[in-house]
Amino acid sequence: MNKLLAEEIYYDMVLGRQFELAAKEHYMAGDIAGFLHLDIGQEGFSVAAMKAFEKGDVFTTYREHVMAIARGMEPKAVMAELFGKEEGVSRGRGGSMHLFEPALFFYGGDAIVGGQIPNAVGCAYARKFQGSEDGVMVVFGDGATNGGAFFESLNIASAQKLPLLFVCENNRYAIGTEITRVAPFERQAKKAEPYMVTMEVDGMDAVTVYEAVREAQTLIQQGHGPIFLEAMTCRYEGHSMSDPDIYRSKEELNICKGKDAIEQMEARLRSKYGLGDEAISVMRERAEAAVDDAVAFAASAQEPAVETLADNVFVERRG
Ligand SMILES: Cc1ncc(C[n+]2csc(CCOP(=O)(O)OP(=O)(O)O)c2C)c(N)n1
Ligand SMILES: [Mg+2]
Repeated sequence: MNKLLAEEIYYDMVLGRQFELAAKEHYMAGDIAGFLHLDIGQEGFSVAAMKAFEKGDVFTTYREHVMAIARGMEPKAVMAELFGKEEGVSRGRGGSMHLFEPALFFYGGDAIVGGQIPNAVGCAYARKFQGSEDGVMVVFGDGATNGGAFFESLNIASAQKLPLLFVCENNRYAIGTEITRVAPFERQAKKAEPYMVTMEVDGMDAVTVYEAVREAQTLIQQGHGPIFLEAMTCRYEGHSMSDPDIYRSKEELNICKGKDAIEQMEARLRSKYGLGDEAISVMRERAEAAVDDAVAFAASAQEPAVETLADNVFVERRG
């Protein structure tokens, strides 16, 4: 990885963390309604995976603010979406779980656990049919691998040799349920082994994630067929803003925080690329300013007009 890319990944991780902290604050202040799932702790995976998957189509989960920004969405447009404003990426209609930008080939955000997986299979099928070589990436949590649609998707993707990268972001919890209470093993890649090549990476190390996703996408572009990548991560906050997070010990969380992806990347920027305190502070201040701008923009943006509320809503008329 060259210095420029390492700096870009570090900047986006810092931006992502600052963005999430601001979102948390404004949720508590009542500026953001509905659900809010924070990605704090998982930025190493979220940023590196998006940077590595060049071109191609991306489907993700409801915990997607940082992924959306790393993919190229403007922080202002993402924050405005959280605030439910017309200038939001989904015109304020989707909110936190539905950040959608076809121009970036980024299709959300799905509130249905694992719902994005069969959608990505359909997209990969279409891309294969069209002769596209970019590939499709679908990101989902460990909990999503317990659903039936997940296994059907593995089966179809491997039978049809689809250009699809399955990425399991394993943070070991589905809300308050530890993965080993509902699955026979901790590493979910095992479930995909009968169907396709699997890879496992440390999701707290952005460089490793970047290299693994690049390698997988390159293989897929060469006609390899589907690949399953598992990244072990850790979320520092509760599942969503309504989760008091009482099911994990402080010790467990502290072990995670000891592997913080942003700190690891900062140490690498210093030791490998020779960056000093000043260069690091400049990047941090730039990220803070971008988040302040995003909040100011979202706060002063317009609410959708009341008469447009039923736009794009399908109504089935009877009789
Ligand atoms: C089909 C379906 N079942 C249940 C839920 C409720 N629910 C929302 S998030 C979640 C946990 C999912 O955990 P995981 O896939 O590990 O993702 P993480 O939140 O850890 O990123 C559940 C059960 C839902 N949204 N959709
Ligand atoms: Mg999980």
